[in-house]
Amino acid sequence: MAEIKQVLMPDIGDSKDVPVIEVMVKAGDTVKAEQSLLTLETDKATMDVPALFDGVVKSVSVKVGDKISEGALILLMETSTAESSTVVSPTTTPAPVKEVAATPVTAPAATPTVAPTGFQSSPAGKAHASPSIRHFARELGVDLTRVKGSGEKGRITKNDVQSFVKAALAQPQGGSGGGGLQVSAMPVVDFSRYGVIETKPLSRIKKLSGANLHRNWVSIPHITQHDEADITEMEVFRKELGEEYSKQGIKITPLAFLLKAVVTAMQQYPDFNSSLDASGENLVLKKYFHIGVAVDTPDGLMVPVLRDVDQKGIVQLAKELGEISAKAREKKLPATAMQGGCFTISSLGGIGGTAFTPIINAPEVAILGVSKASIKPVFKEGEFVPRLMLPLSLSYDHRVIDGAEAVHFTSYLGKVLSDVRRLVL
Ligand code: CAO
Repeated sequence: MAEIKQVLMPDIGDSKDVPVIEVMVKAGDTVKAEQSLLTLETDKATMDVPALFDGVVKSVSVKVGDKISEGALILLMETSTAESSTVVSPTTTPAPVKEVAATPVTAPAATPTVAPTGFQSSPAGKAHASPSIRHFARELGVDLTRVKGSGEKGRITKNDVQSFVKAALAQPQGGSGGGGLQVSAMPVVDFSRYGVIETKPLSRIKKLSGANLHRNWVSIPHITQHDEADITEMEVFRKELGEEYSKQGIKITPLAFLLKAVVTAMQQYPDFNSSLDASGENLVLKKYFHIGVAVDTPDGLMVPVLRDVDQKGIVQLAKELGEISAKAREKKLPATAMQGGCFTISSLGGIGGTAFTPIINAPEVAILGVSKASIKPVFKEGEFVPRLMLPLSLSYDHRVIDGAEAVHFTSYLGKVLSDVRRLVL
């Protein structure tokens, strides 16, 4: 049979007029035994007052800011079974009403007064939060010292913890294995205080690639190895080829040679054609050679993938390169054209620069940045000679590749580029 019970403030020691700092239930709520009903704050600690039994809250008689003492009515609860309780106090409600001190569940129900130790209390320490909120935060793995409290005197409420978790989930997460980073929030600056501003939304591509770049940058231990390749002879050959094929509308840039040379180096150093598996304990070595090329489009960076580069010649690669970069700029690339890459080349050589730090395109383990070739004096056979030097910047995942292996790779690449006959070996 349903009955209405009064839940009263129990004896919590010598504390009188104890402030109510949080009320966790409202009329109509179904509560379970042990669930916290409200939080009190004494000079020394915050204490949760838990329910003794299952039931439905009919009305709540206290609010945040009230000061209550032993015996004060906290709320009325309807229970479906006759719970063991204390004094019954008749009310005008049709159901019989029992008076129950909100004692901790660990105490016998028939004992309405208990020592404060029976409450779920917590020292009023650094993070200002009630035990129920601490418990809630613990369940979610939230470090309360990082949560800003919006309650009275900076107290952390359930809402604050929920908002913290939502904000954390909205952040891009740490890469394979996740984990997240304990970083402080970016400062929010009102730039208009310092001068005229205009707000321009990021393009969809920038938003998508930005999240991936951020994840890769923070979750992969990057090292960038810089080197130079002597492409003097390669350039002579490229120009000859360029003249020959320009009539067919094929533009032969250094990138076509780089694609081929990178694959040759990957064949020599197979770890560069691998990915870490989901466990992070094995390398997946690939026997195919699909190479991504970063293409600058008006809407942001795209990385279409050239397939089976090992099986194609320079002219074919130059032709495909022209086609995919045109398609990328015209937004005509299907998503599949950007999948399955083993390694990426990011060439800024057509624009300028001497070196940069490309971000690895996970799950690949390395990326080659290419800057603008320039003529430099190189000491050869007892004299300085002018040579066309191509700057290379190889970023690699240090979990997979060691520094020595990276220098072997760039040295080998340099060797192949300085004598492109090696591409056919
Ligand atoms: N050194 C000197 N000159 C170079 C060069 C280099 N490393 N690379 C290209 N060039 C020359 C080309 O030969 C060409 O010269 P001509 O017009 O006289 O023949 C000129 O620069 C322009 O080349 P290109 O940029 O049209 O062609 P590409 O094959 O080098 O590059 C592509 C194609 C799609 C990669 C390029 O257009 C592009 O988008 N690059 C930007 C990539 C990027 O943004 N990366 C950054 C990623 S990190 O944010």
